[in-house]
Amino acid sequence: MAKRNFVTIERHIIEEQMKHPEATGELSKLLTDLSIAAKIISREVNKAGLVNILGVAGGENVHGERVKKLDVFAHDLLFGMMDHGGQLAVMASEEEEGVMEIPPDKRVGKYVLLFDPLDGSSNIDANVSIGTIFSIFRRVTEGGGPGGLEDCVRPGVKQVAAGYVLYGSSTMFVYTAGEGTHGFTLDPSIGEFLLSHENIRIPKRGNIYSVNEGNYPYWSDGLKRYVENLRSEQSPIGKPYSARYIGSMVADVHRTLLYGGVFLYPADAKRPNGKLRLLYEANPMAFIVESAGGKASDGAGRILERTPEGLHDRCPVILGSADDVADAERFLREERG
Ligand code: P6P
Repeated sequence: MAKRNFVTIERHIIEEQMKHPEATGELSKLLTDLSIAAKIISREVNKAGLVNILGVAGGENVHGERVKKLDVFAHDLLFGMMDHGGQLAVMASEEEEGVMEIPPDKRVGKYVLLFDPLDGSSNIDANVSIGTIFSIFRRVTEGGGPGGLEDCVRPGVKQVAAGYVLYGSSTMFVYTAGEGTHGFTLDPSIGEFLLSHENIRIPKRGNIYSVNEGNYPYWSDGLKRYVENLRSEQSPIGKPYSARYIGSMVADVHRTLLYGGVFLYPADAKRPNGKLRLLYEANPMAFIVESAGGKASDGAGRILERTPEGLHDRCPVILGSADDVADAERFLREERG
């Protein structure tokens, strides 16, 4: 397909919607509102370096205004942008213990939004890329009232859309609604996300592995053997893979999506379910990676088929190029015997 110029995210979302005559436009409005929230968060994140001049987070700025921590700002902004559109029945956030009901004076819709408002925010002071991650379900509870926990605690295969925003050297919005994974780059001069990565396809095999090797002493023997193989001339490509680890999930997953290879935050002796959250980190990233032709495993099976128990469940994550993830599963399976 010839490269299309100046396709805004709004146009792309509508074009995708038009492929489904039964669509009401509510999901399109939801995704569009998320892209607006992303622009506002991007502006604040890009000012973060100036906070110390303008006023420290948690303190007051030169105008005497309270300066929120960026992750609290992103959380509050997302809720405030999304609570009145009429598309949502309930929301949930990494920053809130329980679900967040739609205010009684706002219209309730048929969708459910879960998000990690600013993942990797501990990296902000080092100017490392960070991100917002979101996951969208249809509600399962009946009636026009607010949704609840049962609408949120659902297996990833039930997602209708998922995406992330990467606040990096440029700001990118990447989403899937189940028909391909598409990336948009913010052009700050016009304030629009423009289609830059249409129908991303992750390479079947890569040459990069991404994991926090500081956890090596706690890894299972199978995982140690897997990573040692990648670091050897017996690796699947006949030479050692390159090691890349940013420590910010959205950045590490984005690189894996574009370049291939494997990203791991596996189970270990300290964390039997890994560190990353199932509902608003692992599931959306798994949907995105699978929609791009990759694979996303908890070490034993598809992340998307994992049955959650609670809103903040953790989940081991091994995702990326299909052949690389299959190799990791095989090493872990052989270990289990
Ligand atoms: P570690 C950031 O704190 C985060 O939640 C993810 O974005 C990232 O992948 C992971 O934790 C990094 O964790 O233990 O390697 O510092």
